[in-house]
Amino acid sequence: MNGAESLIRTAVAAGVTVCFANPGTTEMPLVAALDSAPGMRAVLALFEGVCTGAADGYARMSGKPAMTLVHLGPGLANGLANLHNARRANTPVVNVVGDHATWHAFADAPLASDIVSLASPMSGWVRACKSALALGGDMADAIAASLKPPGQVATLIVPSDCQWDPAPSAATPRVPVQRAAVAGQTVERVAEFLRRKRPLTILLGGAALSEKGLRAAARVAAASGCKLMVETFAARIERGAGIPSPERLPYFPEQAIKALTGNEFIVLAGAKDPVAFFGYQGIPSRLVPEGCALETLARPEEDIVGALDELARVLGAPVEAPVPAAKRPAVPSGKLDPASLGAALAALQPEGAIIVDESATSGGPYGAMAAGAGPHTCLALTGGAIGQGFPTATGAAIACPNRRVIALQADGSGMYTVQALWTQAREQLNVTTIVCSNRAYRILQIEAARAGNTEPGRQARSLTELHPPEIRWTDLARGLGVPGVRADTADDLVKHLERALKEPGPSLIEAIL
Ligand SMILES: Cc1ncc(C[n+]2csc(CCOP(=O)(O)OP(=O)(O)O)c2C)c(N)n1
Repeated sequence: MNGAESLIRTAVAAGVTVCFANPGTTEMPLVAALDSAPGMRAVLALFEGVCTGAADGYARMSGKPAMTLVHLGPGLANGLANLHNARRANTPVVNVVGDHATWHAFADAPLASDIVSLASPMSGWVRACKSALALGGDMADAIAASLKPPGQVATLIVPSDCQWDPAPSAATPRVPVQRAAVAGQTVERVAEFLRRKRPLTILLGGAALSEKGLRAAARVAAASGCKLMVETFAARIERGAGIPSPERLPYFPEQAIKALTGNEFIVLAGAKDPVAFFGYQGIPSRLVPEGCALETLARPEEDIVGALDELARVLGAPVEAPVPAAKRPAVPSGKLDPASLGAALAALQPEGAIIVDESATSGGPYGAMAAGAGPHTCLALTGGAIGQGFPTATGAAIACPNRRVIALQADGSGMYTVQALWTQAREQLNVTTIVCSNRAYRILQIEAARAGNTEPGRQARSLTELHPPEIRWTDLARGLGVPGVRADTADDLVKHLERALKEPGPSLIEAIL
């Protein structure tokens, strides 16, 4: 066995069985090892941002890390934006980055760079392998590091001699660290605040957005009369009829501050102290209003669901709390706009759908409309680095082959990582994409108007309009092996969506907004 085989065998033994790869010369022994060590599924992506985004989507849905395989510093650098999103989602990801042979490093060959420095800002754990003998153990450590609650990006840099030199064996998987229980005193302290019946909001994030977490939180609210809100961009949230559906903290800081005003207490359950997405002149960074006390029930890495359950218990909460009834909007007709688009999707999405939402300004109306749809899962853009939607949908579909993935994809964001469509076609993944084709960076136009620039100049307009030329999404999709159709009206969208959701494999609908 060589080092590369020991790495792959170690990964498979630890349950890491998917590798999103875009390799080069320095990874050739690892590429060869994929066939000699059974149990690993290798998936080629045509850009590293697709590898990292797919690994994020895969782990959000499976709870297990995927490995990526990328080529030296430049390959890793191409994947950094989606690693940033994975970091903000607390997703376990194991990046394996090839490097020049240790003895070739002195030569400063053209592709050489400081990979540790490139990896560090987006990784919670970084190690450069020193020898083939250590490689299996390094991989086992990387996997364990990625799974350290609440989950993080781990990057292992593997020089090519560490891959091809002999290695004795694979390493045994490390015992995973469990989430720490929240202290009884902390739960009791929060219960005390709740018993005072003063205005209090519990802000839910991370594992609190699982079905169990949402149910426990709803029981707490039913017992105490407190309000529940969910963080603005959730890595993963369960939604639909029968699942409690708290209001989402608004995106714009003025609205978020307004939504939180009037509380005497805000309690964090898996969410972070909420802050404005950007600094705006005259608006505070922190969204918790002045004079409002902030308490933490559970940090993202703690046993959030256990803490909410315990809180419900000490409050003597009812066993069941109110949940949204099954109620879908009517199938829309006529003009295609964000409201009719949202209605079409909420009306037609199948039970168990996974909604990958990178819809930016076009997805607003959809969320409320889908609260009574069949149970489903939503994955949002957590780190604000656009270009996550197509790759995340790809990874989610590999994690859950029996569920329909629906990517609600803004057009500008989609163009960053459109190559993912090719991987969806090659792997025949059940992903239905709706491109929200407003032919603009609309959010930037909104931001310009908010800043008082209501009549932007020619150049400013040219930086926020996506035409001319018109991006022909149906041609793009077809060119990458995915059938594509165009919807000009709500009726078109309904017709295309009904058909696409029945057919296996990927497809794309360009919704002209
Ligand atoms: C990696 C990265 N580059 C640039 C941006 C800045 N940015 C934020 S939104 C946006 C455009 C969004 O346009 P689109 O995806 O079409 O959605 P819309 O606003 O039109 O709904 C840009 C360029 C970003 N957030 N991330």
